[in-house]
Amino acid sequence: MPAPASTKRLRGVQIHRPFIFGSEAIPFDPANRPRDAPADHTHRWRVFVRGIPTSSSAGQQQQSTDISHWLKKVQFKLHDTYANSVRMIESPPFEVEETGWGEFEIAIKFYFVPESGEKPQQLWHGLKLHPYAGDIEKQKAERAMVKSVCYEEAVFSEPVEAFYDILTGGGDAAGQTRAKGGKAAKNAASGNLKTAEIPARSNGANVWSREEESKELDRLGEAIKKVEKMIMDEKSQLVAEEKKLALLEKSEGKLLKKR
Ligand code: SLL
Repeated sequence: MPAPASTKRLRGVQIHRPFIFGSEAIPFDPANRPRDAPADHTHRWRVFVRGIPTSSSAGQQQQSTDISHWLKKVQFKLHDTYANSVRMIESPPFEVEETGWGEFEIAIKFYFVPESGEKPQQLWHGLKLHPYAGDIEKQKAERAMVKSVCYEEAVFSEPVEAFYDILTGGGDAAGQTRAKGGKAAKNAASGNLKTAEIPARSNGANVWSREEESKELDRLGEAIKKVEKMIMDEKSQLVAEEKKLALLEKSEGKLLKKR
């Protein structure tokens, strides 16, 4: 008996959806500590999972691509020193805001929409409260926000048809339209594409783009060329030094024998 359509897996298909996760922390202003914070707490922080930022101007409220059509809920497991350390966030924004005094690893567990039939996936984020890059003293003096944000991709191998349709809204951004006459084609034709793919270009709010990816590949290519040239130079240097050594051994060796 054939499997029900919604649970049929698409053989050979792999699809990914990008997102960012991380934390933002800001030290308390000693002259204006939040009244509700325990005496030993020093920072306010937030840990989050979001789509790729989309808004371009810096002053604007930051927008991000919708990820809630594939991500149902997110569990953040905080340090045991926190009351109710396991926080389940059932709808966007997928984030937890807290105050505290110390850095620790946060387990972030992703629960996908039920149609996906996918098991939850987990990753870790090291909460950063203290500046760790750039001009550290300046950031401390200014009580600057400490951000630690990573780019990731949720990869779905051989997704079930129903989930594939949810992910793509019918048509896939990479141009692979699965069903010519079906919902896919209709959605693609109506421009109803839920691609959530990496944007082509960067803007003020978003540094993750195909443009940056390609620049990074160029940088890597240049770096490889540079390293290869360095290896070649070292090799010719070695050959030259070995020649010198051979000559020295000839002359000095004779001397040694004479003694
Ligand atoms: C450290 N290993 O020693 C870490 C532990 C714990 C962080 C950090 C406050 C919890 C609370 C808090 O910041 N815990 O009492 O509400 O740095």
